[in-house]
Amino acid sequence: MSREEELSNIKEFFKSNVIITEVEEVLRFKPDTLIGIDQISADKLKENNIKTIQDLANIPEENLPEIKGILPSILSKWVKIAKVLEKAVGEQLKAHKKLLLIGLDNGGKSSILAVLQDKFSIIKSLLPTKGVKRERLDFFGYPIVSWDLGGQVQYREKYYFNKPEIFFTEVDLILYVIDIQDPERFEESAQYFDEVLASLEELNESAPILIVLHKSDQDFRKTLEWQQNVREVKDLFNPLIDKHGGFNVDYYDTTVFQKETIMQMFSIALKKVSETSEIIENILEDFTRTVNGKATSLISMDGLIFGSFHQTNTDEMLVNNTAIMLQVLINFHSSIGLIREKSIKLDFPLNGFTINGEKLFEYSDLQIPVYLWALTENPELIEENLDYFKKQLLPLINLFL
Ligand SMILES: Nc1nc2c(ncn2[C@@H]2O[C@H](COP(=O)(O)OP(=O)(O)OP(=O)(O)O)[C@@H](O)[C@H]2O)c(=O)[nH]1
Ligand SMILES: [Mg+2]
Repeated sequence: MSREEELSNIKEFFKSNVIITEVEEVLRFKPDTLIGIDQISADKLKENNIKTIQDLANIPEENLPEIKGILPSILSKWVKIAKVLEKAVGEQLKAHKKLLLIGLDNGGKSSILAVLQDKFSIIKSLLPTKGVKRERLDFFGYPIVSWDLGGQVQYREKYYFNKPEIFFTEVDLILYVIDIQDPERFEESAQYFDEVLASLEELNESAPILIVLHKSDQDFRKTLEWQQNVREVKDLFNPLIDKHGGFNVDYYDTTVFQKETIMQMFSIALKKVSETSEIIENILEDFTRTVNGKATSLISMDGLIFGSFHQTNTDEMLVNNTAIMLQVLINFHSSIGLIREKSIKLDFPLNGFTINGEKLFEYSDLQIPVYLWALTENPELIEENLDYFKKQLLPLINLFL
């Protein structure tokens, strides 16, 4: 569904001068943006602490408050409309995956989202997030709604745990962000993590969680202190993961100074959420064997690793890192006007192998090219088998999320 189509479903509820750009923002609008509610009535609602459409929708129909100057039958109608709207918005948002970013203030959550959108220049001027910032992202061409939960103590204590069902339900993926350079706050962060897991448990939510060891800047990552901090975090967090049980949790280190760490972190995270990633990896395994290869990866030009198959971890690292570097080079070539080559080959004659990238297709409305990278001693086998695998992979890519 296009954004226009989505909006057209709900904009009929609103006065014609109301401008809606995001479906998800409408519940925060004042009640008198709705057709049929005038400003005087809205003021009366406000006196009763009903400030938004969401507030209206929260009123139980069987227990309407008495509001002077508004007939109960009228109020009841407004509440019903607000509830219908709430449901419509909910259904539209469900078509998107919900990504939660949680962690203490100053951890780097908003910065991670900025890097993901190539908005490097705003990182310097980011202010602490006030409450929750919801944003719709084209995440490697897939629709995602990110919920960036500001980590300042007033929000942590008063906001999220009072209404956990708003924040912690129907979540598809959770990034729990820790500032790995700030050991003094590891305990506080662990406490928060404990509360988050408890809330999720209570709500029967079991989204995969990635604990992001953020600010693992290149120079710091090489130090003993970094290793020590990582150990400390794991010593604090692993017992909590055990205590709550049933959660799928992993760690990954990132830094805003190397975009690829963030892209790879998201690749890992999205693979956990994907319904087709396992099948993609099975097909890649089949392909690798057919072409007598050592490792194969399917990677989009913007860095999403859909899947990979490899015989050793070194083979995997070799193919993924080479592919990602070469893709940077290819993107540069495109930016100066060269035509994108369908096939790229890097020979290692002394080592007796070749790394070969083949453009398979473009996916999503953004037309992002996807390359199949293989590390093999017999590159000539690739071409004759490519079409067969391409046909199998394309529908899976479209359904990846
Ligand atoms: N050294 C280093 N600093 C970073 C990195 N990422 C973010 N920062 C800095 O950390 C500070 C906090 O970043 P934010 O993204 O605003 O943190 P946040 O988690 O969104 O904070 P709240 O919104 O208060 O919850 C900023 O000064 C960033 O410049 C990183 O990878 N390395
Ligand atoms: Mg923030």
